Amino acid sequence: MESKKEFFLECYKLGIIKFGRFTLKSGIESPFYVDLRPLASDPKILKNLANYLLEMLPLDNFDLICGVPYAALPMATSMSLESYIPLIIKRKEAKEYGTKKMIEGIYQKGQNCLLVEDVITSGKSLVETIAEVEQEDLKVSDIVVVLDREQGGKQLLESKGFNVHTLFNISEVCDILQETGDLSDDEVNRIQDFLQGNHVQFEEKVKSTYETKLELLNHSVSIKLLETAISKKSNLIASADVTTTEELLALAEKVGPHIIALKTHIDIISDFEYTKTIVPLKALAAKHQFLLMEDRKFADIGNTQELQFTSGVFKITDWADFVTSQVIGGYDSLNCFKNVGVVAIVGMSSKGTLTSNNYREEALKVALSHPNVIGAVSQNTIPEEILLFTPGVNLADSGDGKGQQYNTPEHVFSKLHTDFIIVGRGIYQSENPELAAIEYKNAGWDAYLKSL
Ligand code: S5P
Repeated sequence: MESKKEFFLECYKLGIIKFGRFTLKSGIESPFYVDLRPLASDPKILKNLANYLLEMLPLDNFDLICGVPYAALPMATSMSLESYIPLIIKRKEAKEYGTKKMIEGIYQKGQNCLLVEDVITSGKSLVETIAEVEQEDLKVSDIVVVLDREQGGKQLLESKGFNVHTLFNISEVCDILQETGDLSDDEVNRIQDFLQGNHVQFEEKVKSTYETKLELLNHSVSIKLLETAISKKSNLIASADVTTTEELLALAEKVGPHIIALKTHIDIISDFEYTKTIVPLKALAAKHQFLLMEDRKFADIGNTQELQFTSGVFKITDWADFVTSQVIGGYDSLNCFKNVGVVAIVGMSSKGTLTSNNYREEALKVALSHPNVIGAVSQNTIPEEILLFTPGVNLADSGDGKGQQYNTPEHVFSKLHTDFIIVGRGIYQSENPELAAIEYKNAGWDAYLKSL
């Protein structure tokens, strides 16, 4: 192979680095702009690049290769072809339907995966990719990067214990181009000045503890939920989707000690009678220290919701600590829930739900601004000012054949930064609901601790 310098100049001819004034995604003005995607369009260069990258690496250490999407995907593919190390593919977003897998390809737990990145700046996308690869129980020890912009990303990853191998860095690139006359001394100085002052740091999003949230939030129901979570070491809400009073009370008695709230669909109880159903249920809630969450999912104008909340046979207002409500009726439709907390339905877990990005954004605006709202049900992260409740959690299944889509507690805590998990059939349909509740409680608590 030719020298590394000659190789760089060949790459440079493809237009991978431009000098001038460029506004970056972060809003910073940069004197250079790097885009390595053209390299993939020259097969000879791509193949050579793969070999240069492979040469730097302790290849025996790796079972798999994975590129950070998208620019590094062809690089990782060529490296795999040249080295016979199997390739896996990381998705940018989880599949909407089916398995929600983030990684495609064949791999086994515990395998060591080499990560390939085209350009490293702050290291943000690598940190995120590493977390996602590790989520699949794969190990990452080494990262190989084509070009280091020398803005702090390499140091950040090294401080986290990763070996970062870089083929080129911007200083040596400038040297080469100054030597060939492609860059003037002035331009080189300008770039050096820029690099001195532009170590970019990104905020790694961290999840707040229940204790921190307790200081942050002030609705009485939020406080009660958080205090219960802390004292029971539980973030589990059991969904009691059973259809008789007897089953409901039996389940509440069994799972009560392990949950922070029992979620009801009170209108599915076929023998509902306030005195026979609610009175003993409230007694159990007091005995085992859990709250009652009525999952009514109100979805009407304010006046009708008020009647549904206060009247009829269920008289939800008399016994529920908090209720779920759609926000489709708008801000004012939530005014009637004065004596309870409201959990706004922002995003649903079912396949084909109409809660699109756009809808969720608007729904969140209502939820965040309304004083009765304590939280949201969603399958996405939400701001810290309200609590996140996540249904669609199951340790055994990935769906129910009726559109429900499940995640594990681990996933919803690490990825969505949820506060509370809601588990229905995973508990009440289990042979031993009490043991299942303990299992979900422990899995939820471990996942919470791990996500901090
Ligand atoms: O998006 C949602 C919102 C809710 S509240 N997806 C849901 O599954 N739920 C509720 O959570 C649903 O109505 C049911 O009561 C529970 C999930 O039950 P599972 O048996 O699928 O765990």
